[in-house]
Amino acid sequence: MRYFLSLGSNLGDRKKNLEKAAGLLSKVEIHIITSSSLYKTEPVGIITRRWFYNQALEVETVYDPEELLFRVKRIEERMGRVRTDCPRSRLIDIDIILAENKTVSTKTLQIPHPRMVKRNFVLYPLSEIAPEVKHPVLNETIKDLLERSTDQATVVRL
Ligand code: PH2
Ligand code: MG
Ligand code: MG
Repeated sequence: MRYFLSLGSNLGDRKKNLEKAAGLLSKVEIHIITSSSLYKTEPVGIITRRWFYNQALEVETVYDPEELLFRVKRIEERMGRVRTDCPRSRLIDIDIILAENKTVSTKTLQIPHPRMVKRNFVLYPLSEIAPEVKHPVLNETIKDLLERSTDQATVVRL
């Protein structure tokens, strides 16, 4: 099954953290098909001065969405991420954005990611690798969603 993931880091060596996460994904049979460039992005909804590095990945794996979530959480933990209730700076964050035309809505997982359309730091990297892919609920392409985005936050391609 094909998925699009969004990766983010704003602690330590951000580029290395993204590379390490990609390596760990490959190790557990989450195969990377396409990687976007890295983007330096203004923090959104989180109190920190340090900008994030964000990246989008297209991956192929046999895992269903719940299994994939379990795997990516394990990678986040292995990389030293501490979970808290309030959003804060993080070494690595791996979010599942899209799962083909599937929608998932459980207590622990929502696909498409509910905030993807409001976040330039997700839409810019994603539109680089998947401009014509359609949001399965809104039925609009990523390119169009980015054009219509009302997010004012700055995103710089590195
Ligand atoms: N992730 C968040 C909250 N805010 N801002 C940027 N720029 N990049 C992120 O990855 C990010 C964020 C929660 O996961
Ligand atoms: Mg996130
Ligand atoms: Mg997350």
